[in-house]
Amino acid sequence: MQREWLQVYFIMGSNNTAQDPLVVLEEALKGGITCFQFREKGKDALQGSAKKQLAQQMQKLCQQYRVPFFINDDVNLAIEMGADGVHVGQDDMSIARVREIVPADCVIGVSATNLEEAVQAHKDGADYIGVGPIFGTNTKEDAKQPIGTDGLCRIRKQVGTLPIVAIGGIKLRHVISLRKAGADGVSIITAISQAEKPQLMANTFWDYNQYYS
Ligand code: TZP
Ligand code: MG
Repeated sequence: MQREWLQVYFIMGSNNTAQDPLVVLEEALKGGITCFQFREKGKDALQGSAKKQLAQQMQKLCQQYRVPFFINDDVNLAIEMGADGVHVGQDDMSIARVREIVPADCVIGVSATNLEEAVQAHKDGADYIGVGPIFGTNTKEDAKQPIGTDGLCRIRKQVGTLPIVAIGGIKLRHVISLRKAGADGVSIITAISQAEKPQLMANTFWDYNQYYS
């Protein structure tokens, strides 16, 4: 994988927006997101064929804009669809097992909520880690305590050059300090999915990252 994919890493499921998620995704793609993760979970989440249909429509859009398409949790769906990557949490399938069943070029991302989990994911061979929540978030019901920019800094010091994307409550104003603290990029749900102008918001996230790169 390319580290640059993590710069503006947009995540969304159908319940993260009051609009048509395909419209929001296309705006975000036009604005310059560098990666997209389909994360369909929580209240009113789509299931079965409805979930798969939305995933396929989103993947098609990402392909049009040449942006990598990742799937959260659902490793089997990721394999079936030929997703560019899969992202798993601490309670999901183990990295070793995921590695066994996905194609060799499928990126594996893992969530880490603290230093121990980050070091373990690095040892287990994750391609990148999603570190957080950095700040408070209302998006994830079972989110752990925010670790702040300091927590991110401590993790960066222990995992060498492993690609890191920061997540949780991230707004535009946080981008520079998170990049300085060692993140290769930022993962965002609400700040883009519920923006009045998702394209403009995505584009501004992109600009802030360029300033740093
Ligand atoms: N994992 C840790 S925090 C979080 C996830 C999926 C939610 C991030 O969403 P938001 O809206 O950008 O705070
Ligand atoms: Mg998960």
